[in-house]
Amino acid sequence: MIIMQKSASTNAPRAAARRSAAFDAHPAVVAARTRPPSPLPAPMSLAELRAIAREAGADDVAAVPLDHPDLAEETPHALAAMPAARTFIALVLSTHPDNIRSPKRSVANLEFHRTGHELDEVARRIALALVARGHAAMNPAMAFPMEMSSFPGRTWIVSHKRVAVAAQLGRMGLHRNVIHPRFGSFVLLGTILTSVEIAEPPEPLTYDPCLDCKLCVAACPVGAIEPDGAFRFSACYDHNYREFMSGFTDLLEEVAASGSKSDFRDRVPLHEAVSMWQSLSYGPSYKAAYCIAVCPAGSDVIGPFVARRADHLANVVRPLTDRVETVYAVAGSDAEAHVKKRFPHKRLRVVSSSLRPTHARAFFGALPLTFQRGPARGWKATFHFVLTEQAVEATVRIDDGALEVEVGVLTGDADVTVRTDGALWIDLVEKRRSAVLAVLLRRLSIEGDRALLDRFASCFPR
Ligand code: B12
Ligand code: SF4
Repeated sequence: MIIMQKSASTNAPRAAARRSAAFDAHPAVVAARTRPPSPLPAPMSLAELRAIAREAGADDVAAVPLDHPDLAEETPHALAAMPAARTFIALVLSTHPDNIRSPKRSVANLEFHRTGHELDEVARRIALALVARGHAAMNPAMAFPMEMSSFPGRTWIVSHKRVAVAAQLGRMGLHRNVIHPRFGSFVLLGTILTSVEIAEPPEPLTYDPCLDCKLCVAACPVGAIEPDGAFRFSACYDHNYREFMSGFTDLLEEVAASGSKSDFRDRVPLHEAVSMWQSLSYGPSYKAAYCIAVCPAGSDVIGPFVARRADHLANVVRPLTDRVETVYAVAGSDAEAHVKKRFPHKRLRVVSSSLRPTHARAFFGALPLTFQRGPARGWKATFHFVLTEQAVEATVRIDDGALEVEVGVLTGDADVTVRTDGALWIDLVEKRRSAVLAVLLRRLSIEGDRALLDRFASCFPR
């Protein structure tokens, strides 16, 4: 053994010299060394970037440096995707409003998919044009594919909305989509990460294109947009995204749980099964997007709304709100209450929550996304969680419809303190194990008013 090591170390310099000589003689290395060194790429003017983007097919473009203060949360994600990135280039492609507005939602879905694919192509063309000028550039997807290994956490590489707003291409509307001053809500957004610096800062957008008309609030079948601008993430995700990630896994679970063919048919109506087939074959179908469809903002769009508001309501808003359709909501959620109250003519279908944390830390991250204001109104309490093994401490405060989550600290006086191990807590939340048994086995301890824990659960229905 010792002899072999000695002989290997004696031969090592000779082997390295051979490898170096072979590298120097390699035809590609010889050719690269004979080419004159390329000059360091210079910063680009906004005018040149605009010309490249127009040529590639973009409807609007702007740029912001990676260290823009409003994008501090985005920068590490961008650098993880491309360490050489220095600039975000924000892109806009407009969609065709009449398609997005149609009560025939297959038409709207085709428009979203076609424009989305086109946007990815445009972004790639711009990235390649930048590379041809000596810069590094990459284009993350406008939507999918995403980094699904991070699901149910953040799966997207860059938040196009944040970049577009920082680049002054639009402002966040009441419906939490970016409204472009010209195309309004009828846009999809893209971002290119690049090493090139753009000489000029973005030109400021001097007004908010959102009219605060609240048509998006009125049109959303699950009440995902609150009049005060709060966005009920789970309402939108459970209904609009029924045929995306979680709805698909629900379908698989229904298959596994079905005792027979007829049992499966009872669980999953035929129209849902074929609709899922269509989503898998032709791209996932959104169930609504009515907030975008009814939005009258944007100088290209607003004319008819200003001239005859009643026509807009009759021709665009009412056909969507009157639509008889299946609406998906979790039992006990604000969305369920909303459908029953506002849209009794729609078919309510109760589903389980789409956001299922797999780790204690993710549980606390998901709380703001699944929080229901309705059951949280009229009472207040502070909860302390001490979850061992996955080592998470957290304080959760519910106060008359408002939620505050602090991860990593126990603050204030707790009305209830829960102690258990993280993996067991996830199993209890998912109802895979019995809380009574866990208490008896001393694996779960609850100090304080246990009834408050039931109230806590009602704010995050599953
Ligand atoms: C996550 C996501 C969603 C989520 C959350 C929507 C939202 N309001 O942010 C869901 C699944 C509900 C969704 C729905 C839709 N989306 Co979407 N979505 C995204 C995605 C991947 C990231 C959004 C983002 O930046 N979030 C972070 C911050 C900036 O957003 P926020 O509004 O402040 O945060 C809210 C939520 O995101 C959520 N949240 C915050 N942090 C986290 C972390 C995690 C892990 C999760 C799960 C959620 C979450 O909580 C906040 C308040 O509710 C982008 C694509 C991309 N790569 O950027 C498209 C994007 C935002 N979606 C888009 C569209 C078109 C839609 C739909 C219209 C789809 C449709 N055809 O029906 C609906 C509209 C719903 C609505 N009113 O917002 C467009 C918007 C274009 C525009 N004009 O702004 C984008 C930019 C795609 C694109 N390339 O154009 N979407
Ligand atoms: S529908 Fe009205 S309130 Fe909603 S985002 Fe558009 S302009 Fe703003």
